[in-house]
Amino acid sequence: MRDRPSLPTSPRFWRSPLRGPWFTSVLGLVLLVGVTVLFVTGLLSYAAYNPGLSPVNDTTPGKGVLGFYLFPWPTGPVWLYRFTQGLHVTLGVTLVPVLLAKLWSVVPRLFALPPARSLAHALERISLLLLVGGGLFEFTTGVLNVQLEYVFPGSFYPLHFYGAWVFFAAFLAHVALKAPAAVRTVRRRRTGAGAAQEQPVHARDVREEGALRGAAREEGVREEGDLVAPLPDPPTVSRRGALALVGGGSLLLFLTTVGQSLGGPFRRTALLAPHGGPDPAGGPNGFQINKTAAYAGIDPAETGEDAWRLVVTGRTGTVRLDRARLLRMPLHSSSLPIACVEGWSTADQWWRGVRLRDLAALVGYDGDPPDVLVESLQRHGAFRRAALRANQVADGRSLLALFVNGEELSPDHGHPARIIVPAAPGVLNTKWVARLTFGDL
Ligand SMILES: Nc1nc2c(c(=O)[nH]1)N[C@H]1C(S)=C(S)[C@@H](COP(=O)(O)O)O[C@H]1N2
Ligand SMILES: [Mo]
Repeated sequence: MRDRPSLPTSPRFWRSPLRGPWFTSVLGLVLLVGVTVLFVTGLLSYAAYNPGLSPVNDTTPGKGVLGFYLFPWPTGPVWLYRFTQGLHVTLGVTLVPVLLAKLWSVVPRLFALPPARSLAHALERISLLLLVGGGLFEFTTGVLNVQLEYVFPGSFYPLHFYGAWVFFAAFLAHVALKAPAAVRTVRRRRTGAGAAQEQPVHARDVREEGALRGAAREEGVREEGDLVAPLPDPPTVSRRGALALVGGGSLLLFLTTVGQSLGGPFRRTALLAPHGGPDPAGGPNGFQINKTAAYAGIDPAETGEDAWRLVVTGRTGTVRLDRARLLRMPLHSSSLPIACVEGWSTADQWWRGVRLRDLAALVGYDGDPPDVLVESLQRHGAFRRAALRANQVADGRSLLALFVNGEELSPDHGHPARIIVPAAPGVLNTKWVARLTFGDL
């Protein structure tokens, strides 16, 4: 038995024969693509909330220049947010094993001495702190939000949003420094592999990494080769096997998550999705529920025919409509999904109700409707009101829905009336609507 040095600052402390530039590079290149897609879809999700429209929607006050890219979210194709946010959440969950394996593969570097060899090296190590900290933070807050739902009341959005910028800035710096070498490492391995392919993989690994390390030392560069254990334990699995293990873990997470964003039988496979799994009940109203009427504190006495009035305000004043009056307006149908920020979505449901633009016309907006502030009967909670943009009001598919799939809305889906807007995040589809205020916000 060789003695294990007691301090992790010694390279000889680290014994896994799996660590090396190839293993780290492959994982790094997967993350290069994956994290970029996560960042872009995350920014899109943020834009889809209309945060620039109204303080009601803006959960990140003071975002300043970080909001530079905001744009009016379109209303088509109707599955747009279903797709971008399904991709964001599914990919994020799928990449967890890759992230963990990548961090494991470079953990000896965390302890490397001296802490900094030069100013440039010191800066690089600081950027690594932001990279690792930011990455762990983004994945943790994201997974917790999806799994536990609003564990960060009101503060998940700013945390995840600002965290994303810190993480991605450090990520870009890291990519600029490391990606060329990672690509070279993977290429060299692929082209040089030919005949060696037949040999046991770990034997080739060890030989090749040894050569790389030797070369690196000759050049006086410690960097890449330092990942290779100088005193490796005997391998119990090849590097390829280890990668397959990571990939298998990712595949398993993918298969148990993606169903929540797909329709039909796939929904049954969404074992990891607390809200987007199999339909909660059968029947026309039997699709996912985000929050029940009881949870939102909706008093049934306020939603009955006699009590409930829709208050609509606009250029020409305020009108109060009871349900009978709404039912005498032209009713329209739209097939639209609900797509939550948590990644789950429903197949298209068949909604029926009054067009938002017809309601705008009642209070003086003929032709070109403005933005609208929607308020719910719900008294507490971040989602009791939301602002919709003029393009969303103008779309003929945007409804104040009274029916779904041929039946009255159930209490949990927003009875007596709810908003449904094409391509928008679920949070904009306010339930138990009490008041609409049209006007430029
Ligand atoms: N008043 C109110 N409306 C709301 C919410 C809420 O909490 N309160 N949740 C929103 C969110 S986050 C989603 S995803 C959808 C879900 O609609 P569903 O429960 O009918 O599927 O409702 C939206 N409308
Ligand atoms: Mo949601």
